[in-house]
Amino acid sequence: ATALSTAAFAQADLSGKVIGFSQIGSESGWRAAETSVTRSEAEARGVDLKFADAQQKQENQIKAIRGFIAQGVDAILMAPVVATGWDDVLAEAKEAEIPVVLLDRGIDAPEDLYLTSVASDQVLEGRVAGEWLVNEVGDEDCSVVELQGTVGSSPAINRKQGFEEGIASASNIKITQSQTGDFTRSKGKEVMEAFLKSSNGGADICAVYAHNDDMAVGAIQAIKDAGLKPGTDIKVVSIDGVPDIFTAIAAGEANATVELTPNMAGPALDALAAYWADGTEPEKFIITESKLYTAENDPQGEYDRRKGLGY
Ligand code: GYE
Repeated sequence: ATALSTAAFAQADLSGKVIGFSQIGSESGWRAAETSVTRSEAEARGVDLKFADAQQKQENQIKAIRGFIAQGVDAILMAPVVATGWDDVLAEAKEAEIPVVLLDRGIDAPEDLYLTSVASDQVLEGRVAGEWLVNEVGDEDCSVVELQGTVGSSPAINRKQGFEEGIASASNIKITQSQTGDFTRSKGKEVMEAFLKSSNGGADICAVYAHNDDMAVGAIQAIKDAGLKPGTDIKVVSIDGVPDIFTAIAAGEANATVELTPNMAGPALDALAAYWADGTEPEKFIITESKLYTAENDPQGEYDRRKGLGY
């Protein structure tokens, strides 16, 4: 089985269960894939899924969760936009005895406020990207520009830390500029344009590290617009493994990505099913895989495989 495929065994029947899903928004291709996979994983188990899109705003998520509590849902799935500020609303869910499962991002809150968290090891993702670059450049000097994710979100904090750890052993590699591109393609492009301007038209930049593929795709466009070759003049490494980055890798315009499965809901619903069946307490952190892909891993085939799965 691959990280993207759904479980091959019979899924628990959760018909009759009503589950609220507080989604962040639709900032990236990965996020859109997660939304559609969550809907189909819920449907496959007979769950009545109530979907709320927060348009990137924590206040909207808090409102949605309070709404779910008022409706008396059986459980809540939430992808927390930022890491802090959840204690009160999660305490309200706990008081109402509604289990909450975190999807894809972590929070700084007491662990008894949620049942489990299904996410990748985001520090590891950054480290894998950094170690790839260390291998790639050897002992050449390399100035890296970094496109960070949403300010205050766990993937932005952890992917920054992990990458810094990954390059720590290489004194020839330095991060020279680092700014948020909010996980979006358009901001990634905009911020990359500014980086290029302040780096001798891009001549001083050796690589761009983007906290997600969408920002990398935006940066690739900015590099092309500046008359440089992405993937060659400026190396591109990012995280997610969305179809578009495989197209870019196949074209030689991106170099590496670290895959993040969009199927967080499958393990989350399985954990809830076991919990409801006999009170089984899931592991507090259910960690998904982080696999590196480069041009050597059949990027066209990876693109086709994702498209075939409805990504
Ligand atoms: O990598 C990015 C998205 O929360 C880990 O959020 C997730 C990140 C994902 O917008 O593309």
